[in-house]
Parts: sequence; C-alpha cells; structure tokens
Amino acid sequence: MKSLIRVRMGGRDAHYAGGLVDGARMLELFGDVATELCIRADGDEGLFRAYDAVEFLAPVRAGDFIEAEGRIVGWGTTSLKMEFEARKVIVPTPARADSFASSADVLERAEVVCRASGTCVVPRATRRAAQFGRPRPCVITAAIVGAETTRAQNPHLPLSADELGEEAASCAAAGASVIHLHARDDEGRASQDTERFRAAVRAIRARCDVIVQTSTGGAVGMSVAERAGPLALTGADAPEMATLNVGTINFGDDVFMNRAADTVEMAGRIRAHGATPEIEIYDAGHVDIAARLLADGHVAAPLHFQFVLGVAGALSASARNLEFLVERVEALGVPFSWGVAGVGRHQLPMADLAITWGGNARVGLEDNIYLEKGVLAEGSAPLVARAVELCRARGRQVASVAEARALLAPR
Ligand code: KMH
Ligand code: ZN
Repeated sequence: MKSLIRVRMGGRDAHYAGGLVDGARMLELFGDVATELCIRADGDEGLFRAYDAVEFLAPVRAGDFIEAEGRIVGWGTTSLKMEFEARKVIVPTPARADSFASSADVLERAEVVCRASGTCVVPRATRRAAQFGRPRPCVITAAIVGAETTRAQNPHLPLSADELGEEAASCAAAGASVIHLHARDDEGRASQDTERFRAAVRAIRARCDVIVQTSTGGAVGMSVAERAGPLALTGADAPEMATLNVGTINFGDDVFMNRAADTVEMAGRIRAHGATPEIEIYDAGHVDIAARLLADGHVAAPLHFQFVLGVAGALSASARNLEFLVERVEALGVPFSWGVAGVGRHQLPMADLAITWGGNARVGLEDNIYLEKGVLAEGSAPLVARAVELCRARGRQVASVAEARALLAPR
C-alpha cells in the first residue's frame, strides 16, 4: 500500500538564508502521507508514534516541487510500520542567458532529499473493521518440482509420487497451502501423463490437506492435449486449481509456446474441469491477453494471477516491474488476487515484496534451488519456512489451507 503527494515549496516554506526550506517540512509531508496510509489501512487518521530514522540528503529551496511517497512495510495489530522518501522533481532554472525569471526544469532523475521510517498507531478504539483495507492472509505456494530442475542441480528434488507426497507434506507443515505440481517419468523427465499426476495427487492427499494446483504448462515443446493430461483427473483425484499460460515467451534458449487459440482451448478445458485457473504472467503484454480472455468470457472474475518474474527471455524481477503489473491488473476493474514467483536469486526478495504489498508468494525448487547464495535448499520446505519468516517479520498472517481455499479456489 502506498501514498504519494506532490507539492511546491513556496516562499512561506523558505525558512533559512538562500530560500532554504526547513527539513521539518519534509516530515510534515510524510505526516500527510502516513495519515493517508492509516486511512487506507484502517479507516482512521491514526497517530504518528515515532520515527526510527530520518536522513536529510539534499537541500530543498522555495520553488522546488517535492514528491513525498510512503509505503506500509509492516502490519502490526494496531501499529503500521512505514517507509518514506521525498524527492525533488522540478527546480527553478538558475539565471542563464537562455532562461527567464519564471523558467523551471524537470529533473531528468528525481533527487532524493529525505528518507525516513517510522511507526503509526491506529488505536483499537478508533480502528474500523479488522480487515478494512488490510491485506488478506498470505497464501504460500510451494512449486516443489517443476519441469526443468534436475537432481544434478539439487539432489533434494522430489521426483517419484512418494517423494512428491513427502515433499508436499513437509511444505504444508512449514506453511504452504498450495502445491504447484508437475510430474516426472521414471527417468526424471517432465511428464504430463494423467496417471503420473494421479499417483502424485494421491500421494500428496494421503499425507496432507493442501490445494493441489496442477501445471498445464508442462515443459516446452509439449502439445496442448499433452499438457492437459492432469485435467483428466476427476472425483477425489481432481486438482482444485490449474495454471493457465496465456502468452508465448523466450524461455532460455527455448520458446515456451502459448498460441492464442491454444490458450483459449486450455481455458475452456480448465473451466470444463471445474478447476480454478491461475493465470501465469511472464511479460507485461500477458495482462492484456488476460483482459481479452476476460472480455471474451474464457475466464471469469475473481481472477488469480501469478507473476513469474525473471525468466531468461521475459520480464525481469524488479520492484518496479512488479508494481507495474499489480497496477495493470488493478486497472482491469474486477476482483483479483495476485502472487509472485521470482526466478533464481529473485525468489525470496520477490516473495518479501509480495508479502509487504499484500500479495501472495510462490517459492520452491521449480524456480530456485538455493536457500541463500551458494547454499542449496534441502527441498522446498526450507524455502517455505523462509517465506513464513518473512510474513512474521512483516506482520502478515500466513493463510491456512481453509483460508487459501476461500481466497483462491472457492467451490
Ligand atoms: N515449465 C515451464 C515451461 C506452468 O507450470 O504452468 C512452464 C511452467 C508453467 O512451468
Ligand atoms: Zn510450473
């Protein structure tokens, strides 16, 4: 959740010699930003309790345009941790031969003039409904195997149905409520065979209660019919969710093909099956494709998006890209939820951003084999545990399986 205001410093703000503005004016702007954040989160203006850090980084003068931005970065029961940044975006042009008294320049790069962090409190007595604008519990998805990761890369990769069942149970115990599932054949190659999935789903459900989300992406080069293998599972073996890949991307040296007609067909198969689709977004234009699928009735709200960021050949994993995608899906104007799956070293930083910003997080060996730099993850469960720690640090509740079902896969 963020708030941004932009104001011009006027003559009345210039407190010191040379038209310099008192640094306290930046804190006044942060106060307004914080107030908006409290209102958005809890429906009340709240109170600023304390700053824990303030840095003044550049002078501000009368005539400067300052934008002040704040974000909630921690969700306490009554407290909200916030971070702020004030930036100079327009300055009066210095007197030059080519300038007039009223000339001003838009800075090519906004200059950060102040950073701060602090805590606001919305007292219990004035806090509106517990949920109000606060994020729902965070759904943690464990992508435990994928189609590409090998045992040579990480010896803890589960391959057989029993191994997948054990791994899913460990991830569920660690806090995952969704298992994103691929299957492998006896040689460890990606397989979308219905019976392989049946065995894996049974092995998982015999050990734990989780939402099973089967892949319909499979591996590059597979046909639509082949990729739809897990959708032939019915009754007690049926997956509650299935992925829906909507756009073609370069995928390392390969091409992950998702032709328009194939996507429409897969969306229809998922609908006919009764599973909830999770729309996989690897690139910015994929949101536009999803909008068209929605308009044409191939998918229906509430939509659930997974932003898979950092695939070699598609959109990179950065805070700006994630923010852009969230804003794009918000602009669709329908109820939605979103999660992020950062690839490789981006996995945990992206999970942290999603947790902070109210989204959901996907971790696991499908996308990332390391727990930290140079340290292989001993399965996906330690990565789930890390995501749970991040939730604790940010004050986000971790969704139970029942909560995740209500949020993502209502039947
Ligand atoms: N293995 C990738 C080519 C999905 O599961 O839906 C596609 C993939 C997406 O993993
Ligand atoms: Zn997958």
